[in-house]
Formats: sequence, structure tokens, C-alpha cells
Amino acid sequence: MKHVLESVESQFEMFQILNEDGKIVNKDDMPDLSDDELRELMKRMVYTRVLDQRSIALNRQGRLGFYAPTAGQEASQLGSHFALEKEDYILPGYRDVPQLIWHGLPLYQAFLFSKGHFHGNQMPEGMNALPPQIIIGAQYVQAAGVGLGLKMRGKKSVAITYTGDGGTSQGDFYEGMNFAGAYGANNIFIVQNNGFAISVPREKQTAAKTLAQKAIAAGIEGIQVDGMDVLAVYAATKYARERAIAGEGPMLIETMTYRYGPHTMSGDDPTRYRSQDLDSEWEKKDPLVRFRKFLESKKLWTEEDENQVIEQAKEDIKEAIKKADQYPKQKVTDLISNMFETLPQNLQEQMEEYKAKESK
Ligand SMILES: Cc1ncc(C[n+]2csc(CCOP(=O)(O)OP(=O)(O)O)c2C)c(N)n1
Ligand SMILES: [Mg+2]
Repeated sequence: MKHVLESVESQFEMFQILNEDGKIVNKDDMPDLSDDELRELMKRMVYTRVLDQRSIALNRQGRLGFYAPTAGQEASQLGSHFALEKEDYILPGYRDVPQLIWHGLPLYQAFLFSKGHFHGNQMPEGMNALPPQIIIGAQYVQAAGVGLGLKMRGKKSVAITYTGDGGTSQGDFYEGMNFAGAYGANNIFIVQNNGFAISVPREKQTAAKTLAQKAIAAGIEGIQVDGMDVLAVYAATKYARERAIAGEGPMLIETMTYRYGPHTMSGDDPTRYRSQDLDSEWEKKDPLVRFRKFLESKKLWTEEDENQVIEQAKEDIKEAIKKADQYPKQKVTDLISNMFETLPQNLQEQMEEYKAKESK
């Protein structure tokens, strides 16, 4: 009996392609990406790291509002996104703004989201994504619905959703995966395990040895991936996407990662719940450093390439924040008119009241 009990956890060995030195340790699973695609992946990670640094600075200057830092999680976020197609739906959490940007959300709208402006949540026509979810885990249930809708319409596309290690303790997490599993919906469920839910360490979150194994109870596939290895995250997500559109059902991917910054810019102090040693242990695994080493060994990346991306990012950010600052302030009537397609009686009355006030 003991052997049977142990066999579940033994299935969840971490999947890796590039080690910390940027060397391929798993040739068989090396994804089939062109040199241009490999360079594009690096470009996106560098760009997003700059965006994170600038967003933190802009927040401190009072020019942005809510902001959840992303540095450290680039491989998990952008490697998974790189495996998607334009028609796929993204159901992000609050930290997943980079995936939205690379899926087509203009930067100035990402900044408006941060400022709490409704226009930050209005995805451009043809961009398939929902606004970042603040309620932990809720996006898993919504994603199951979108994934089932895609399946019923015979679409060869998926709904991907993201939560954190803390999110896996929510009822919605299990409900979403269970529903998607039961109906064989077109879903990819990502858990970015960055070790902490604000200050609560992963060890206190659950007695499960891995978060990936939570897929088993829902009857879906699960895998634990090195979340600092962009090629491993890409390969796992690509595989999950192919399975889903072939009608083989959803998959759960746990990416082992770390956020270098605080939980959000709203005031938590990571030094009170994380040690310096842990920080430096993870900095050694940095996804950009590792991938840069790999690309340099293939003569695909130079310091000049890197500087070009950094300059471009800074320029784009400067323009976008200006546009966000100049964007018309939101009014109470904007809030009301964005809630329902047809306003119920009470909101209609409030609409009239505020229209009159705003026109004064
Ligand atoms: C339902 C719900 N409960 C509590 C919160 C408050 N809250 C915001 S973020 C967070 C921690 C989430 O941690 P994790 O899922 O690991 O994601 P991470 O922030 O690390 O990316 C909590 C408890 C919330 N937003 N929603
Ligand atoms: Mg977390």
C-alpha cells in the first residue's frame, strides 16, 4: 500500500530545459523555435523587466496607482504567453499585465488600469482577454466557462488563466479545474508559484508537496515546470495548447518562480517575511541571465541588442505615461454606463442625476 500512496507525488519531478548556466539539459524537449523567435522571447523579457522598473518608479512618483511587480516572473509570464495564438483568450490575475500587453493591450491602457481608470479594462476590438482579476482564484471559474464555450463552438483555440500559489487554496481554483476537466474544456491553467502569498510562505499554504499534483483530483494533466526557464515554460504551454485543441482536455502547469519585489506597491515589506539568502538563491536562477547566456553561446544576442531594447522600452513608456496622464478623467456616468448593457431602473435614475451634476 505504501508504494501506491507514494506514487502520486513521484510523478511531479520539475521539468527543465535550460539550467542556471544557460546550458541545455534536456535536448529531447527543446522546442522548435527559429533564431528570430528566440531573440523575440529575449526582447520581450528585457522589455518587460524595464517596464517593471519604470512602473515602480512611476508609482513612487505618484503617477501610477495599483501596481504588482513582475521582475523574476518574466519566464513564467512571457514563456507561457509566447506559446499562444492571437485567438486564444487570456484570463489574467492582477500581476499578469505583461501577458496582456504582449497580447495587444496598448501600454497607455495598462497604465490607466493601474490608475483605476475604466478604459484600462477595455480590451481593444479583436483582443481576446478579460481584465486582470483581483479576487483570488475567480478567474479559474471564468476560464472554465470560456474554455467550454470555445469547445462547444468548435474553435481551435484555448482559454488560459493564471493564479498564484496562494490562489490554489481557493475553492474557485478547484471548481474551475474540476468543471473544465469534466467537460474536457479548452483550458490551460497556470499557477505561478513564487513561494509567497503576500507574506504567507508556500509551506504554510498547503500540505501538498507540489501544486501541480492538485490536477489529479480534477482528472486533468498536471506538470511542475522550472518557472525561471523560459524554454521549459514555453514547451509545456505549447504542449498543453496542442492537447487542448485536439480535444484531450485541460492541463495545469505549476511554474516555480520568485518575485524580486514586494507583493504590490501598496506597502508590504518583503524583508519582514523573506531572508536575504532566499532572495540571492533565486537571483542566481534569474530567467534573463540564464536565457542571455544561452543566446550568447549561440551568437544570437549582444550587448547592443540589449541596449536597443532598453532604450525602446524607455521611449515607449515615456510616451504611454504621457498619454495616460492626458486621458480624460473618468466620470461617475462612465462607471454607470460600463456596468450593464441595459440599465436597470435605479441606475437609470442615478445616471440622470449624475449627468445633470457633471454638465454643471
Ligand atoms: C478572494 C480574495 N481573498 C483575499 C484577497 C487578498 N489578497 C490579494 S493578493 C493575495 C495573495 C495572493 O497570493 P498568490 O496567489 O500566491 O499570488 P501572488 O500575489 O504571489 O502572485 C491575497 C490574499 C483577495 N484579493 N481575494
Ligand atoms: Mg504567490
